[in-house]
This record gives sequence, structure tokens and C-alpha cells, in this order.
Amino acid sequence: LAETLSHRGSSQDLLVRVDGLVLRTESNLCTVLTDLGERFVVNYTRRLKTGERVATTPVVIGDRVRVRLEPERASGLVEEVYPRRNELYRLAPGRTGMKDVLAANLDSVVIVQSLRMPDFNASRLDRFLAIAEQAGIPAAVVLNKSDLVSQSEGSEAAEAYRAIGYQVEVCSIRAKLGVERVRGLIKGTSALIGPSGVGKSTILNCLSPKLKLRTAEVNEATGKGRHTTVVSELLPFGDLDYVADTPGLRSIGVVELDKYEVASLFRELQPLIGKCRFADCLHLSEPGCVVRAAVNDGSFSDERYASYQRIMSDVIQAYRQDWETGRTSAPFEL
Ligand SMILES: Nc1nc2c(ncn2[C@@H]2O[C@H](COP(=O)(O)OP(=O)(O)OP(=O)(O)O)[C@@H](O)[C@H]2O)c(=O)[nH]1
Ligand SMILES: [Mg+2]
Ligand SMILES: [Zn+2]
Repeated sequence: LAETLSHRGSSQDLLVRVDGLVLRTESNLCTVLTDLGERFVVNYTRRLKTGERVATTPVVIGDRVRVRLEPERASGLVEEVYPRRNELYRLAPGRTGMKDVLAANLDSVVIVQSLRMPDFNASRLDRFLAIAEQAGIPAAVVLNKSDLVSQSEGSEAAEAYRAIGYQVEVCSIRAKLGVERVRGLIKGTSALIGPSGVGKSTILNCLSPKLKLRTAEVNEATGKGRHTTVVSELLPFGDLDYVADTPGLRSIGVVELDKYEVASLFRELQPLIGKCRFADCLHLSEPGCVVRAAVNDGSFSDERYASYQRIMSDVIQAYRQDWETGRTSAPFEL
């Protein structure tokens, strides 16, 4: 009997199980665009284990999923998240040690910063670049609001990062300068990420006016954004592409990173890896260190080295915390 039932059920199953792309997630609902072009808002279960390091949510934008639709298609459930090609993640805010996955299966990430309001901050940009490197997703940089600074200020910041090998576009959406060069950065499935108030939603509205995303003035007194976008959403862009508008991020910390891997997040250090006198060199104060030699001869900038030291100190602190809370049993050594 069971066999007949499951057999009879299977022809129906074909009709009610569909594959699709996650466009948006909110609490435990997500919007899925099926391969047949229909949109459904369906549930997913948060299978969060405690005590173990896990992600804050099991389903993110960009995920490919299989959905089971209930009869009449009134509701549905994500049955399976297909393996991810890549994932962009940061350390979840708070002292959780958890991984906050921002998006999956991206072809590129566009890191948006403003030159003023909020002010450009190289160390913050370096953290965004670091998580993109860790994810192995090609990153480009947009420096917006060039109308608020001198031309030399914009080009100086841009040149520093171009020299490392990143594509950098300086633009002003307000003055309509550089808009098309920014459009050129969005190919395949991309995500715009950055702090609040830098103009991510304004950029997308300018490139695709029908989107009508909500934007808001930054706080005049503090120069900080107001966290206007609250949910990440993957939006159809052009005929074939998708682009995500995401909420401004207050903090970017690395997670699931070993202290020996920090250098690999700095593109200009990649050719130097393995060339120090000691194989376990952390490039802090060891003798015969080629990274510190690069700082001394100016080929690795002081600002980028300062960013390296900050990320290293986070990694060491996280390791110490894991060791104290019993998450790792490996002996602690600096
Ligand atoms: N001066 C100037 N202001 C701009 C420019 N681009 C955007 N803005 C303004 O910056 C403010 C913030 O823009 P949003 O698009 O809301 O910023 P966001 O990055 O989406 O911010 P969150 O959604 O909070 O993460 C708005 O008042 C925009 O009009 C620009 O090129 N120059
Ligand atoms: Mg926004
Ligand atoms: Zn070294």
C-alpha cells in the first residue's frame, strides 16, 4: 500500500516541487523566483544548532533551492539548499563567533564607499576587500559622492587601490558623473555592499529607475547613514543579470580564518607568501620578513599594513576566545 501511495504521489510531486533562486529572505520567509519564472513567498526552517559555529541563517539571497509547494500553491517550504559555488560572509555582529552569510553564488561584488558623508575610510574598505578575497569573489570598488571632494582627493584614493589591481570607479550620482562606468561593474549576479549612507540604493535607482528603492539623507551632524535599506534583495538587472541592494553594514569582521591566512587577503602580498625567513612568519616582528621589507620600501603601503595588523589582531583574539570557551582544543600560541 505504501508503495502505491508513494507511486501515486510521485506524479503529483513533479508538479509541486520546483527549483528556483532566492531573491529575498526575511525572518523565516523567502521569496523564490522559480526556473519557470513564477515568484513564491515560502517558508524555511531555521535549523540552528547551539554551541557549534554555524551561520545565522540557512538560506540567503543567491541560493539555489528546491521548494515544495502545497496543493493550491498557497504556501510552500524550502526543502533543500543546493551546494553553494561561493559565499560572501562576515563575522556576525555581537560576540557570537557565528558566520553571517550575506549572499551566495555571486559573480562579482561591488564595494561602495563614499568619499565624504560618510568620510572615506581606508581601513574599512580594506575589511570589505578582505571578505571578498576570502570568498574568492572578484571585487570592484566604487567611490561615490565625488561632488563633495576635490578631484585630486578622489583620484588619489582610487589610484592607491588601482595600483593593487582592483578596478575602481570614482563617481557622483548626484552630479551624474561616472554612472555608466559603474553600470559596467554589474555583470552576472552581483551585490552592492558597503556602509550605510554611501549611496548603494541611489546608484541602483539611477541605473534602473523603475526599481524605486528607498533612500534617505545621511545625518548632517555625524555624516552617518540612517540604515534605510533593511533587507537584502536580489533585483533583476538588464535582461540577464541580477544585482543585490543590501543594508549598510556597521561592522566587518573576518571569521573562519586562520592567522596564517590573513596575508592572502591582501592581494599585493600574494606573491610574497612563503618567502619570509621563517615558514610560520606572521609578518609582525619576525626577522627576515619580506612583508615588512615591502612596507619599508613602500611597495606595501603603511595604511594597508595597518589594516593587516588590525585584522590579524582580531583573528588572534577570536582564537583566544574559542580556546577559552572550549570551541577549539588546539593549544594557544601567538
Ligand atoms: N552629495 C551626494 N550625495 C549622494 C550621492 N549619491 C547618493 N547621495 C545621497 O546619499 C544619501 C544616502 O543614499 P542611500 O542610497 O540611501 O545610501 P545607502 O548606501 O543605500 O544606505 P543604506 O540603505 O542605509 O545602507 C542620500 O541622501 C543620497 O541622495 C552623490 O553622488 N553625491
Ligand atoms: Mg540603501
Ligand atoms: Zn613575514
